[in-house]
Amino acid sequence: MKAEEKKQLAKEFYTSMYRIRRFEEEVFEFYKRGLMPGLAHLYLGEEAIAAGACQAVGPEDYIGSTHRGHGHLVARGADMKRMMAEILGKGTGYSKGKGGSMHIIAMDKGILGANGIVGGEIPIATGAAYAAKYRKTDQVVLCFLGDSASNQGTFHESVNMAAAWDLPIVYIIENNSFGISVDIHRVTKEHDLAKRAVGYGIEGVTIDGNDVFTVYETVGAAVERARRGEGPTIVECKTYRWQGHHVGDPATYRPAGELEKWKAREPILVLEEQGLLTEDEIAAIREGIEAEVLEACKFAEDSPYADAGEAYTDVFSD
Ligand SMILES: Cc1ncc(C[n+]2csc(CCOP(=O)(O)OP(=O)(O)O)c2C)c(N)n1
Repeated sequence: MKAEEKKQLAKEFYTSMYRIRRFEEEVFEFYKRGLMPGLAHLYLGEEAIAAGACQAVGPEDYIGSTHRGHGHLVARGADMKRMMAEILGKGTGYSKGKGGSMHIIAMDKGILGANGIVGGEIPIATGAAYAAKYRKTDQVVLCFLGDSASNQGTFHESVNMAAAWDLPIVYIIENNSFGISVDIHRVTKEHDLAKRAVGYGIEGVTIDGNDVFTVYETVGAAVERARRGEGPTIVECKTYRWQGHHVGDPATYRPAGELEKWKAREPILVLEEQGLLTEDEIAAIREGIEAEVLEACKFAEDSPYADAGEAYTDVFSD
């Protein structure tokens, strides 16, 4: 990659990761102020995965997201005002305030939906990949999932099918070490989850999920393979979540020193240390994002709650 291109990408990555970071910090603040109905699962510490992976696809491609989905949406350029409004249960939110954090859908950005059902997005995303192949649209799907979700039956069934039919999809496992309070190592014998790919006859790779360039390049190669009709790939990104499972979880189960160890090589710092951006450039990016995020917060706080008469609109079940 040429130096100029690398620098431009570094700017994009920094912007994307810092935007996610600041958005999530403000979500946490709303929770602490008692303004958020329900809970949210923060993406703090995992920013490089969404930022790097979403940069590797085009606007026409699809994203399957999880209960920890804010980062995927922000990286994809979703409207932070409508996201924050949704999280606060406001009528101006993406799902008119009816869904909250775990049910933000932004079809205009190819986001097929966040998902409150662990592993629920995997068959949905695989179905979208099947549709793309069937219609010959040349689209690729990125399917994000957690390490624990990779132990769900939906993962096995979907990956097996995608492999057999060479579907254009990349399964991105965000291995943040925990499923709620349970260390993944207690419930999974093989710690490199991408090795499962061998059993499906596809490619699998385990990478440093805190290095945004590594994520971008690895996912990019998998996307190209998928677009060439060569089928799915499993990309496992090793990372660590900074907060508890959700905003109300103090994470007392965390081994002493573990968080500090991971924070010493957190995604934004890892990018800063590559020296591609000057201090002034970083400061300018941060300043712009600060304004955007605070504007989103103000919009959400000032917005009205959904009208009670809306309760039965957009309801699809009988
Ligand atoms: C089918 C299903 N089972 C259990 C739950 C409860 N639950 C919510 S999040 C979670 C852990 C998910 O862990 P992981 O997939 O690793 O994602 P992470 O939260 O670490 O990002 C569980 C068990 C659920 N929402 N859906």
